[in-house]
Amino acid sequence: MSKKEQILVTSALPYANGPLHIGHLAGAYLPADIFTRYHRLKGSDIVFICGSDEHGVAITIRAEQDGVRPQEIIDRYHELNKGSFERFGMSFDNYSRTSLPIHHETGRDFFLDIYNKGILKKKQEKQFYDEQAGMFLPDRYVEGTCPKCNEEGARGDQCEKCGSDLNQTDLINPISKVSGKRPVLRETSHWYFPLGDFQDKLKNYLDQRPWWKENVRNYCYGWIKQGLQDRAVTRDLNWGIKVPVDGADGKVIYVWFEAVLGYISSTREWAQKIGQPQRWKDYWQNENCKLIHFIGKDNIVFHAVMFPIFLMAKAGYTLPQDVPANEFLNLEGRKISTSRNYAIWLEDYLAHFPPDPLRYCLAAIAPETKDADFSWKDFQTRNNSELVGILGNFVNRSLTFAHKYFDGQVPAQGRLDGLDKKMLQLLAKAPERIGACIEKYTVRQALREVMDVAREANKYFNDKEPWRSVKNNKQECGTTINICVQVSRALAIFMAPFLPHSAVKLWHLLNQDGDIHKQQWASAGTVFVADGHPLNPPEILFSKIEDDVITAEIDKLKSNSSSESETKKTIAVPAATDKISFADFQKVDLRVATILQAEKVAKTDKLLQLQVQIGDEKRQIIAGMAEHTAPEDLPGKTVVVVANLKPAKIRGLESQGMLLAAESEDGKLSLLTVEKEIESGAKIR
Ligand code: B3M
Ligand code: ZN
Repeated sequence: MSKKEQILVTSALPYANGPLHIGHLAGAYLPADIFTRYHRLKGSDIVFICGSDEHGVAITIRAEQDGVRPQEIIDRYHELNKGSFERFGMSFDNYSRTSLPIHHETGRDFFLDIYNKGILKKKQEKQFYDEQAGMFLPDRYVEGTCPKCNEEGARGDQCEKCGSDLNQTDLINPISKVSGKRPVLRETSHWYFPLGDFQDKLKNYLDQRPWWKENVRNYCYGWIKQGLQDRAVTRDLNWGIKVPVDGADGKVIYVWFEAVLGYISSTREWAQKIGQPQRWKDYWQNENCKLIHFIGKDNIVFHAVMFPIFLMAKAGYTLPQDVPANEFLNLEGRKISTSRNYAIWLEDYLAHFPPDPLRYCLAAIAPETKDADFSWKDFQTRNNSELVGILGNFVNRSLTFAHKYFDGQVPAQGRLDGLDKKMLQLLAKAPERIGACIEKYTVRQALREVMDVAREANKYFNDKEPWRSVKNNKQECGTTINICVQVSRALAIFMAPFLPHSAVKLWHLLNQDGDIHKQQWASAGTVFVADGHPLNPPEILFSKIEDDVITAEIDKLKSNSSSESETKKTIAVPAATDKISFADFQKVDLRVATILQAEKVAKTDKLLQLQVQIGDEKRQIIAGMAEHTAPEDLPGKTVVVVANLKPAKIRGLESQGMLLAAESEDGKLSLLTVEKEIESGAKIR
């Protein structure tokens, strides 16, 4: 028997410093789960590995924010995320955590081996030191202006805006995130890995993998073109894996050097759990094993440049066969931001919806070659029009027919006509077509192929008109429904990698033996349910999602992120250069006003023409609010105006005052008002 194809699949280890959101799922997790579930159905010898990344400043900063120890943070979020993944249907063979001894042991062994080979170089260097906090500042503890794109708030290791990898000492106006003070530069020593010494080996390695996604290849060759630099693999931190050599007090192994080794330690733990402690070597020390890392694009350098080099330096380890990095997922047209609570959190989603509709939507829009956008309306449409309207509808009417007219049994398959043969031929080709897409990591296309089978099946059902043949040619009707049952069985297998929970339900409706997730992929469309086989009573596979449910989610997203921005994220008020006197302030005549009328100014996008009442006066004010509020919502509103501004002409219209509005960080304007009912004209003090 030909040796089974051995594959080890990993998904990026999520930091155990916060909950999971849909952006995580779309990038490194769902595509990996679909790929793995498919390969299990293909009979591959495949292991799916993940776990929590529990070291590094991402953890310690969260602990400081919450005023607790790092251990409390990782315990909280390791359990939360592990449970969320399970409920979402992630089928890891092992979900470990890098705080475990087995990982510390793996990290230490790797570091020592490379250290003892004399590969690492110890260097004195200047690093930012926070005199008030009495600590050196690792990457994310320093923020400043990005030297490449001038974005403020760039982190010491990476600029989120332009994606540049930075050295903290490059930052303009650096500020310590611990004390808020400007840090000083102090001498410290760290061990460096000379990535440049492996540059030619890495280039050969990449040249031998022409099948890699273009975005990944271009990124890696870009790094090589710039010349690989020495990279510090230790940090001045007391949270992480202690550096196991003399003279390294207060230092830990750099989180990115050891986190990727978390894939190995998680596999070792898996091997122990299944009672075959050496089994991990079948994957990690076997050049025939395909090692595939599913990640988001921000992790490419660590998985496609640094990790292969570390493995080459260690020697005797399998090198990654592929690193199919995905782009990012945006939400309602904006970047997902955990700091601004602008995200759809997986736990929150699962509290309101079943997992499969989200799996379906995220697979359908997967950011495989460019950033993608999730919207609640699109989610509802895909659920209602595709899952309910196409897939669920076909299965339900087929099985309902079998129950209503054939005693709930699979009717005999009689003579086949052209339509019958065409449907069965399409079915027989489908496993290959869908499988080929999954094997190229194009889950979007793969899912389209699955849904095309369901579309063709609906067309077959309509063309065959069983509602007519049941009256005048029962045997022909029986053949039609028999074929519909065969299609349903095949669809259960095709669905399994994408919609694992619904596939189980459909397998039950078809009254099939065994675990759907242990079936043969190739049997879909070639193995048939026997004539006369009893079916279970039909049930709805997918439920419609109503408009009000989606509206509630959209409103929740808006209020969460705005309330978060108000409470947690205030805009730093630039230190006023010239203070004003109270007398100066009193010159501004602020009044309460009531809006009487509002309409858009013709041929402009931003301007509204308002008629307002200020005491016994009526005034016209032209306000740049049209992009932030609908004119029809304004009449009757109480607002605050500057009443003693000199009149001005705006687009030919006289404006006799100014409305006051607050501008949020993302440029949205919201009108100032007063908390209690008060007459217009009242003075603001
Ligand atoms: N913990 C996740 C991130 O960068 C990081 C991945 C580690 S994979 C070894 O968001
Ligand atoms: Zn930048």
